[in-house]
Amino acid sequence: MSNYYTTPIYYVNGEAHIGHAYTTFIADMLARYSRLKGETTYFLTGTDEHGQKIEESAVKAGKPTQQFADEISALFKDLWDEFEISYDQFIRTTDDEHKAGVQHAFKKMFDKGDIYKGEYEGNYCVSCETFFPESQLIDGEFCPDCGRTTNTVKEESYFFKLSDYEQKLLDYYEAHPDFILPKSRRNEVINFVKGGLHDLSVTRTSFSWGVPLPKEFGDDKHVMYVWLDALLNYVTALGYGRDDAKMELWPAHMHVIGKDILRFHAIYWPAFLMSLDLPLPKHIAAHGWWTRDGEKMSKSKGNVVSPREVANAYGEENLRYFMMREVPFGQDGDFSQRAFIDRINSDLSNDLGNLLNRIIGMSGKYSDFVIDSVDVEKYHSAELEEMYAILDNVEKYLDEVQTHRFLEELWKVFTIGNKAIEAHAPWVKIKEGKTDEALATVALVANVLAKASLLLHAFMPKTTNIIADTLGFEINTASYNALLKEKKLLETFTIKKIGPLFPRVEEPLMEEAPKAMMEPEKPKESKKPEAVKEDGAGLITFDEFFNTTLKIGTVVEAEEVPKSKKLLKLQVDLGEDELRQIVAGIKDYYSAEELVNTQVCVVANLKPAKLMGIMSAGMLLAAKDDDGLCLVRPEKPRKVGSSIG
Ligand code: ME8
Repeated sequence: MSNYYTTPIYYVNGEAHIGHAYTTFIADMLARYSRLKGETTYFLTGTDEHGQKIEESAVKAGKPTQQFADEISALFKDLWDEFEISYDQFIRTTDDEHKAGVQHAFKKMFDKGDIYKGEYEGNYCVSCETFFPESQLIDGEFCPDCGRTTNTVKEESYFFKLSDYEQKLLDYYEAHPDFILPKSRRNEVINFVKGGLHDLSVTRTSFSWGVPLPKEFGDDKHVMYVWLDALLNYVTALGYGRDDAKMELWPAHMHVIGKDILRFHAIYWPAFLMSLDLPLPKHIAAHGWWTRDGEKMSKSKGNVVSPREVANAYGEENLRYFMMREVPFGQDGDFSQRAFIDRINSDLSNDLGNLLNRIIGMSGKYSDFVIDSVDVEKYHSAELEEMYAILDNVEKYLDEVQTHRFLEELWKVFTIGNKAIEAHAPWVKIKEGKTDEALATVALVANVLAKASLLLHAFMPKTTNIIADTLGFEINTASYNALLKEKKLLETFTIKKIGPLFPRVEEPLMEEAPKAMMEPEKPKESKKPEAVKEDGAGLITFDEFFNTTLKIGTVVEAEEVPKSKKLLKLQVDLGEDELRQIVAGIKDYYSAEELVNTQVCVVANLKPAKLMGIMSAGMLLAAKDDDGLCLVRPEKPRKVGSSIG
């Protein structure tokens, strides 16, 4: 039995954020877990580098497309390497082997009669690299998936006979109820297919950044549709069409993806595979969407969470734990520093870290860290039974990627350890001369930690290796089998003294999302500006405008906020009894010194909010475009406190 896991291949039009990291953490965890169990495992990740979107991003960046793709692909790879993501292969769709595999598949589908040439007239969304029928567009113009404007395109195209696969797909979903995970997403796919499948345009002539058709077609104005190219990575990585040796790893055990690309994986991909006479993956597991502080992450809002920044501030493994513990698989999740800090302090520092500290302390005091042939079972059979009842039943949650349930259950064993210490009070036993009994309790807890570490290893590899080293054993398949499957106990071992593994976090360690800064939110490209509507919807009244108090102020003092890359703390004279303290994210554009004694426009009736723990009572007006940000100031000096409007 082999387990082949994949992540989506990420587009090289921007750097990785925590959403990408989340998918990668889950796939990495599953692969590590499978390896620990001793199963043949293969883990693929990589980058998706073709298509109009990438071509346009390269033009914007002023770079040749291949160079642009090389650079961003390397950023993904470097990040995963820094995070020690245990991938076996990093595929790039610009690799020659991949391109040859895609051409091979195209030819095979064509020869089978599943691909034919025709003409397409439709509405294309460049961002989603997808055609949509008129009936699905919002307001006859905007993409139903991302809301951006679509373009009308008429071009000669090759089509894949997706409509032929409608019934075969429905039969497959019916026969494999756990093909789509979580199961709650299954109906959405089934309903989509039942709604009728149109044949799929699988080539493009309007741009050239893609895999060309096989030479024998003699049709060099066409390149492959990027999703056909991209999905095939899962088999070209194994040598499909050139050297089938690794194809024995196929079918994949699981494609881990985000819910945004479920349709491609659960409808198009199975149809392509059926056409190629290849078996279908066992599971398509689609997770939910991460937001930051309740808001969609976007470059224009400046609130994208960089995985590296979080890892530097809080630790990469803490981030892995948080993301996989916080959110039920399949549901949307919110990244907030408050929630993250709570998890670190309560789960990691209190529950797990303290337990480890307690036995380090006790073993040092009672036996100079040496546990020698103690009889755990004699004093703790009840606790052992309780512990195995949990450990024996926890793995099933991972079959359906229910990471939060798995971790929630696993954490219950730490409560057993803590309760055992309270109930058996080893410090009393030592005073009574019952050293064996006191050390048996220490050993029980060491075993709780050892067994839990084995199960936690795939989530927090480095941390659990440290715990194992502290308890004098190694995490590997042999210890997994011995301690978990055969239920052996550590009874003779030496504990090492180490410092706290999870220091408590008292305050946010990163800058908050720059909400309070006057960064005008770009209207979503998709939406027509509200104010132009003829019926007046979206316009505001005089009164509504004057609900906002705008005033002229003079900056009296300005200083940098320690540890913050963006924030300056200002004391602004608004003609009131006291100076106003305003924290503004403008350090990239202004130094503290140059602001002193200059005038600014201030939103003066904004609810005060804390930024990096510092109270801010107001906001500066500023304007931002591609060239940067500048403050909005009065044309001539005005009295402080003058109202604007
Ligand atoms: O779709 N929350 O690439 P992509 C959670 N190249 N996950 C997120 C996320 C968020 N806010 N943002 C991104 C593509 N993701 C195609 C895939 S596969 C054959 C081709 C994650 O760079 C999530 O896994 O847009 C999502 O499916 C993936 O990034 C999309 O990455």
